[in-house]
Amino acid sequence: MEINVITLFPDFFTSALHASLLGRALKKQIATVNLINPRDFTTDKHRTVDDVPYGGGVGMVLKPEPIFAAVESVPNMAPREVIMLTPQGQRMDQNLFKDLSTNYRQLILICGHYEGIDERVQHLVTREVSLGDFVLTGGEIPALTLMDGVIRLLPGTVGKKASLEQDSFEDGLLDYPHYTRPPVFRGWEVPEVLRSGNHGAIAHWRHQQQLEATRKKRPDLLPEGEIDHGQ
Ligand code: 4G0
Repeated sequence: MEINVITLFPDFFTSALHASLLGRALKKQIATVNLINPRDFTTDKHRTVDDVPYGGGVGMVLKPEPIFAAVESVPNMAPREVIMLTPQGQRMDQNLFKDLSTNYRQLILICGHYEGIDERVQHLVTREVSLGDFVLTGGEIPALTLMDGVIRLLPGTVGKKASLEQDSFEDGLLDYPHYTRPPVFRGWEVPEVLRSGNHGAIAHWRHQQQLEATRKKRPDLLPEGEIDHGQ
């Protein structure tokens, strides 16, 4: 998959993209990321990317020309999606990551800034996506979040396919508790069942723990039929 990020702050991405699992995936060419700065597509002496809003008001608005030029500098590789990160977008979730990772060859992520982007940029956009119901200084953190979520689903990024299947959310439930050695730490014991070697009992215990954690912390994730109001 090819991911192109349109951003006034390309440096923001460099260390995150080199670290950890993401860095390894890019090195293995599971995905390629191009950072594209609209400022490089300006034609005036001051390399202007923003201007005052028509109709007045505070703050600046990103001009359409540098963003169109940046997006149009990317050779089209269908199927592709042009995604703008804004607070008005569809909330990102695991289903979106799965859709993007399986159905597209190319993504273009447009990171907005300031008070907003000229509305005519919408003519480039096929989807608006949001990280959540809050406002940030720019779309860079939402874009990085989306890239992390999508790239880790591409074949070869995460070691075992099984490890993805075990993900929290893969079955719509929260994760079960994990333990490693030592068997007793500061008096807190690893649950006996996990050391029993009884794989059936372990699978049952983990599923019960998932249901219990989901009921307690995120009951909204449970389908109506599975809501157990407990005691
Ligand atoms: C475009 C995304 C970009 C418009 C971007 C702000 C939060 C998110 C930006 C605006 C962002 C998110 C209209 C405020 C940049 N903040 N929740 N800031 N407006 O995903």
